[in-house]
Amino acid sequence: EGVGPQEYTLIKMKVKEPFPEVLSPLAGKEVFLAAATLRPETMYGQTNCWILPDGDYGAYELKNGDVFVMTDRAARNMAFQEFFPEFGKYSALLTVKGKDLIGLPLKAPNAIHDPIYVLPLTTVSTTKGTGVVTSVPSDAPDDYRGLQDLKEKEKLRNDFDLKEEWVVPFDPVPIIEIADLGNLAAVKACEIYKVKSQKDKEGLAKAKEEVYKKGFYGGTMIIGEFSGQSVEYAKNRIKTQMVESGDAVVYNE
Ligand code: A2H
Repeated sequence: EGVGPQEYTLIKMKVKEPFPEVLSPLAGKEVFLAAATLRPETMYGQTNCWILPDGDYGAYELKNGDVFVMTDRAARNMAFQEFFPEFGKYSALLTVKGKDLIGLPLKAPNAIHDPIYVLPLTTVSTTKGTGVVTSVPSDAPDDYRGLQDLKEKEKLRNDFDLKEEWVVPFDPVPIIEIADLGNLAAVKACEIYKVKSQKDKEGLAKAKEEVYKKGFYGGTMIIGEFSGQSVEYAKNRIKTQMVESGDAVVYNE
């Protein structure tokens, strides 16, 4: 954990209707899985959404009528950032386990793939961000390895009752070009360090270091309005656009 507040962009991943039984009390409302990211410029490459299967989540109605699905901890923080009608107050319309959300189809802003699905990842933390993570396997080694595990390991898919169609068709999308690593940097870095499982903490740490080190100054957008511009240039502009269009909100913790 860093020192001082961390700002995240919360990406509003819209739950498509009809809702499943567990969410049926929310029928007629605009319901979003709220995914915390530090990389709003990568949203073109979303292939799925991660939740912690054993995690506890709630659905919270904001003062603008949107319903956000996230951890209680995130809702409490948001209550002190003027998202709810009364400062410091919030309550859940309903609570669910992460497992209950698996397989929900989502419309994710800026994503090429539509719909994308909620899938399980055991390394999601419920004490960081919202406990909901959007997956960009082109540029995040954790996301790439999580998705590959589900593609390659039938037993894992069966353990969580996943349908192949939620997983198999979703290829990483080239969105950023990085010198030496190409346009699927996370895939390349996982190859270089022979990362074969989401449990390989050491390998993933090396892959992430490689991608971030080379990507920080050297990344160029190859998709969207800022194609041809540096990632550094595009990041805040895309964040601002997403907030202004209502596809994202800024959240601190
Ligand atoms: B980032 P930091 Cl393309 N549990 O978004 C596990 N991981 C979480 C999380 C949680 N509860 N909440 C957020 N995250 C992930 C995109 C991305 C991210 C890319 C590349 C790097 C990257 C797509 N996933 O993060 O510990 C989210 O993944 C590099 C650090 O607060 C979020 O941004 O620094 C990042 O970790 C926040 O991690």
